[in-house]
Amino acid sequence: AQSAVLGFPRIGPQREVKKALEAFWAQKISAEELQKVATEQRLATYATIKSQGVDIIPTGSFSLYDHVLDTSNTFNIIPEKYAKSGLNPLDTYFAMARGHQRNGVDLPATEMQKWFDSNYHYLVPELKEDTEFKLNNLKPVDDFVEAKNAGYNARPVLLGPITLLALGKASDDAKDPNFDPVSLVPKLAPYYAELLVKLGEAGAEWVQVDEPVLMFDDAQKYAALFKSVYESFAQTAPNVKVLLTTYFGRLDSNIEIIKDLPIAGLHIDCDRAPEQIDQVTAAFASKKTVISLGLVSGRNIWKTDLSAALKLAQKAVAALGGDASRVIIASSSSLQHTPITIANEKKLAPEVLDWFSFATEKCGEVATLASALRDPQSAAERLEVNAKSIKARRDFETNSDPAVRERVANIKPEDLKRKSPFPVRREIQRQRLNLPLFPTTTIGSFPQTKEIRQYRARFNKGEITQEEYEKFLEDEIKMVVEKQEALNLDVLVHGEPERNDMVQYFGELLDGFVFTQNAWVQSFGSRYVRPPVIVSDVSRPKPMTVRWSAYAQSITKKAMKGMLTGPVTILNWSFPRVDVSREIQSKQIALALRDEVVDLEKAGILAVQVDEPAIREGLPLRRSEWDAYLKWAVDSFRLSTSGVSDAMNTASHFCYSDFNSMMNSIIDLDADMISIENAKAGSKVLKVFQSTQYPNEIGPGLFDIHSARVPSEEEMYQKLVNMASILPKEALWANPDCGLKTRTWAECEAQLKNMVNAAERARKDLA
Ligand code: THG
Ligand code: ZN
Repeated sequence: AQSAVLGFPRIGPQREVKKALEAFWAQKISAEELQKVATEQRLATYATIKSQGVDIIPTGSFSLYDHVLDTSNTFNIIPEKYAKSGLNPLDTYFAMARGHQRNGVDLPATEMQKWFDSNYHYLVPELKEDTEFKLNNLKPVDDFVEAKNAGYNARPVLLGPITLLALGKASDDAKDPNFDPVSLVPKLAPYYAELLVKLGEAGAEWVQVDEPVLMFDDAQKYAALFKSVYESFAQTAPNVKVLLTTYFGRLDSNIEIIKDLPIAGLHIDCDRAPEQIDQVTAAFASKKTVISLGLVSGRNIWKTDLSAALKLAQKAVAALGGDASRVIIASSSSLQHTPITIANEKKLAPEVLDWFSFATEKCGEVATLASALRDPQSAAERLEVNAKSIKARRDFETNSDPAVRERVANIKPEDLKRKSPFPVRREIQRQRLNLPLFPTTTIGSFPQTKEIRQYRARFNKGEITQEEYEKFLEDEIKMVVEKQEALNLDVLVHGEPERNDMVQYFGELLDGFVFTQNAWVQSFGSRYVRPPVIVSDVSRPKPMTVRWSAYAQSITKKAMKGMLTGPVTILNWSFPRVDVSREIQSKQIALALRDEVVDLEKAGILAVQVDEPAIREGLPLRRSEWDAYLKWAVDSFRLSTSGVSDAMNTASHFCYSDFNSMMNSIIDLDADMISIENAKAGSKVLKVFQSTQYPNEIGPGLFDIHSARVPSEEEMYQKLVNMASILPKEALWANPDCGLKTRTWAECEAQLKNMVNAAERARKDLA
């Protein structure tokens, strides 16, 4: 058995690539300097993977921004406005990634979407009937040759043609608005075949072709395409062995689509779906197909239980007639969703660090498993060390917090319900908050200025005292409150100057989480997050936000909205435990938040917003699992918001608004008010809320917070009037799409001024 990983983080151990990218965009370094850093990091990555004992090195999974965009670029899926912009290829690529405003060229970024059920965002390929494919560049070949010349046993990675187009969308200028990009697969496939030939000529024996679209229920509709595409590859590039790669789930009945394809290998995710090993080995036993077993998780940071994984591998080998050469031991997916190495963590207790395995250490696990499969003796020592770590972790797990577990076990149906139904609450709240038609509010954060970041950094370094830091934050909050009063907003916020990343912030204040110094995981482009790790039962040792919200309320007569991140989002944007279910972890967090909401009410706060931007991405890939997920996700939210009296206005917020598949659950949240992204959506999103008769209040965003652009009062007024023609006007709020932390004060004050004026005008005209 050989060992392989499917991809590796791109940032560099000291964030070299991120820094180089941002320096390049700021025009501080040249394209050549950027490429030099990228080359160094690619080669350093290959060296790291190999030094851990991995046999097969992935190439082409490195990206300056996003591998989906790379693939679009290679096959010339470049909308005309970018292709004809006159920019060089690198600038064109970054224009599609992040927009381009320079020297009279003004191009917006293309759309981003969440990559399957992860917190990684990819750039959505845009296609239309007459998209002309060609090999626009040979990045996959160049990357392979670079690694081969440096002496590595390289295996190129390509995102497969069916998944690439299934992730795409019809461009605005497609003739048929219902145009399905997948209909272009037959036109695209020959260019993939040509690329496979070129990779073969360059010396590639195997090519990893990712088709994670096979994890979806409806992949059956692509069955004929899979057959024709992969048969054409075998014909055109007979010397190149294709490893068809799936990850993030199970094949299930979709195995029928691929079991007779002329592929040399199949990779399956044995972390998310170990049970599929039997089905897959049975289906391929009588053939020569190599089965790549994704036994080491590409999605979490826990050490692999090597002895359990080895048993699965041995079972697979036995089912394949005892031929270990037909098995590859691999990571379940690309390791890009994990941080680079635990070696960069200096502050975690050694016994805690010993539970973890980041990308580099996962490479070592893959190599150990492969060598244990070849000769158990050769890995005996490493297996023994691993068994000790696994046992230490198990012992810790059983000693977790019994009080928290008991509280979760004793959740009663009435804990999930507000005291009265929404219409009753609504009357009480409207009177107490004294709100007009189209009340105005914001989503919580105000500009995170350089000054705020500097103070936080100085406080973290011990250069200023806690007192000085808190005084600074109070002054900042005072300024934010005064600005909102001057703008005449109705429901105010404190602005969140005390927070870095919201999930990190709450994780730091809750028991049961630990934090890293350098465990960066890519969110999009050069933007990374450091997800906290849930290591034990979660509880709230003391109030978390009450101090700031109470101070903010004390300096204004207007209603101050408390600001919390919801249980499902805290869970989804953390590395969860694997020894207890996501449901249990979500409910533990929910109970901690419930206590916080109750404490906010006790402190005189009249409204609270519990954000759930990640509720949609947490939706399982398979529909059969949706109901169970949505049940505990909704219950968790309700648990966190139902401990208060009818008078407390509980809001929620979603940054993404693709709710078609889960409107009933959005209704079931029973939030008094929700705010959603809407500024760029036309009437599409509103119509969904109209047709499902969304019963509570709603604030569809009036302006795009990602942009410095200031929409006029007239523009936002027209938006509000349009909103009021679709949804009951009494149910509408006026607010931006999302938080304002990435804006400057000048920008967001101008935007909010026009928004408030628009609401005042609509109030008069539509009263
Ligand atoms: N927090 C977390 N996940 C998220 C978001 C979030 N996923 C979705 C969305 N919001 C992603 N957006 C961003 C926006 C900005 C940054 C990261 C994700 C960002 N990161 C800093 C950087 O890369 O330099 C580092 C921030 C830090 O110091 O922690 O700017 O809000 N969890
Ligand atoms: Zn948002």
